[in-house]
Amino acid sequence: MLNFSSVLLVFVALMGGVSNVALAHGEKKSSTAPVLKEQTDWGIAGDVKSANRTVEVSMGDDMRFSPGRLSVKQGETIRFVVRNSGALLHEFVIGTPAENAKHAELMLKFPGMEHDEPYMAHVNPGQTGEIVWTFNRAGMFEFACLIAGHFQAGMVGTITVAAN
Ligand SMILES: [Cu+2]
Repeated sequence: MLNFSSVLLVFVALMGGVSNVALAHGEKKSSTAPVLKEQTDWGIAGDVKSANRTVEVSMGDDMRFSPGRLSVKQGETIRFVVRNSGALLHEFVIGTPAENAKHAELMLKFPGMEHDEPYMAHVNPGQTGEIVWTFNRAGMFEFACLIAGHFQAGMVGTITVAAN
């Protein structure tokens, strides 16, 4: 199966260097494994029971998120309820600006690529998706739709995590 991790590995190998980061990526869960709580630069998967609040985000075929920016305190666990009000598939992917840009480029090259991680929700038209995420690192992060062409059309929002 062609998933993000294997495509990333192949991609990095083709580019002439398999970094430790890519190897770590390739060792990740299979699709049947429970959610892996792996620390990322932008936080870690959270438990719904310990969510401090729920944030509703809508996304549409205008390639915009609403709201387009969020402020969070370091240590907060947010339950995101993401509604797709459009007629196209959209997704909500949390990451650093660099990570999302890299991932979006891969999605352009491999538009049918399957990808699924605890920091992303793929939402069909008219549906809602959920993510529970703990922002345990301060900084400027993004939520983005990485479907080919959407990120490039500006389907990106910002998350500011204020240090404690
Ligand atoms: Cu989209």
